[in-house]
Amino acid sequence: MKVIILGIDGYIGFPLALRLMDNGIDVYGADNFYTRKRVKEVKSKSAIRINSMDERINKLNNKIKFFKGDVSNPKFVYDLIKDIKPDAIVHLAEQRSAPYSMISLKTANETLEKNIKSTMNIIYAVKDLKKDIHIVKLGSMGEYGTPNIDIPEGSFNVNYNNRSDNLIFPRMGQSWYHLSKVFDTYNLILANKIWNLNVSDVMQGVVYGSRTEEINKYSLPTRFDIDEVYGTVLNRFIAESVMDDPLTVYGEGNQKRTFLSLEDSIYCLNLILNNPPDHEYKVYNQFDEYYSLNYLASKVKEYADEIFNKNVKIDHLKDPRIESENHYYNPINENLKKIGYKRQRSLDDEIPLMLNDLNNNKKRLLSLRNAIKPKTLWK
Ligand code: USQ
Repeated sequence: MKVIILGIDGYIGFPLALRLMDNGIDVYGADNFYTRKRVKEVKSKSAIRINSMDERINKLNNKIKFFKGDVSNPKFVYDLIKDIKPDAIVHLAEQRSAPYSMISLKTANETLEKNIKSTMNIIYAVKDLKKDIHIVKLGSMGEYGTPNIDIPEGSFNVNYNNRSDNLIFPRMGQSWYHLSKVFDTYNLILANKIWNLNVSDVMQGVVYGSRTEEINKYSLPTRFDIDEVYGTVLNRFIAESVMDDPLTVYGEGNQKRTFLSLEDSIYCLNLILNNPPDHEYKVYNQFDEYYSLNYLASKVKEYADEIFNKNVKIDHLKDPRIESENHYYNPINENLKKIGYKRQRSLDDEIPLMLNDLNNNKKRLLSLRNAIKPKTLWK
């Protein structure tokens, strides 16, 4: 099998490339190093040192073929797909930060334009060049928002005025970033309807962790962001506890979100690649569990206090985002289980590992302290 990973330099892209390579798949990757550049702009960097793409590929004996380019450029995408004619494309090459999308009109437009364009470029190249390519697209559980009813996988049965239909479940993303993914969803549904493209749309929860089997095997780490723009909540709590800073819970902390470990994310993407849809548009709600932010903070405190003999403080900051701080939450994730998903790594497995990894990088971490405090406000 030949797979192109768009966004191969990222947190998920690189460990996915290692896994697929080890599974005997021909891996091709593209990236424009957008995340490295943007993280530098907020005066941060990966808390764990990562190698350059050249170093990574050298260490892997050139088993992965890399192409530098921007997926929002239609010619780049068309030429890449034309040259390689892959069996599958995993699209991870979108602007991935909700806070970044909320900084200004410029960053909102940049997020919407780049993200929507990149998915459209893939859709058109695939329909023109090789319609049976499996498009695996990274969406977000945040597309759904926090409705006061259960969240199904993509669509649900509705009865209204004595008639019924199976309709796309309402999407109520709470940032321009999440809404860019909502547009992608609609665009992929239409592409499937018109041209029967094979689409797996992956609604992924928040990913945490610093390791996978292959990161250990090759000693090639993936990036680990902890700044207020690109760092996600659990990875940030780990960093804060190692720096002896209070954990930054936004608002009351009763917000619930879905989570999965990096190892589980890679495992799920591999399962999805091995189960291509038959000219369908298929949705996977990709997560292991859902937790409240207060629960996560208490878990990090529990382990950091025990392992390093600390007394970690938990702060409740005024929420910089506009989001419900107390809400019902019950998302369903049956489709991955149907193709064989079982949890690989739990919160209790990963928190101690992350604490140790960041503690080994404490000096580097302390140099990033100014990037931690939330500055990006929704309004
Ligand atoms: N939060 C805190 N403290 C922090 C950082 C965040 O309490 O220091 C809170 C936020 O207010 C929010 C929750 O934690 O309620 C999650 O925030 P996050 O920054 O970890 O995640 P989010 O902005 O939702 O986005 C991340 C990824 C995105 C992915 C998404 C999956 O950046 O690419 O799509 O997680 S999901 O959350 O399911 O939409």
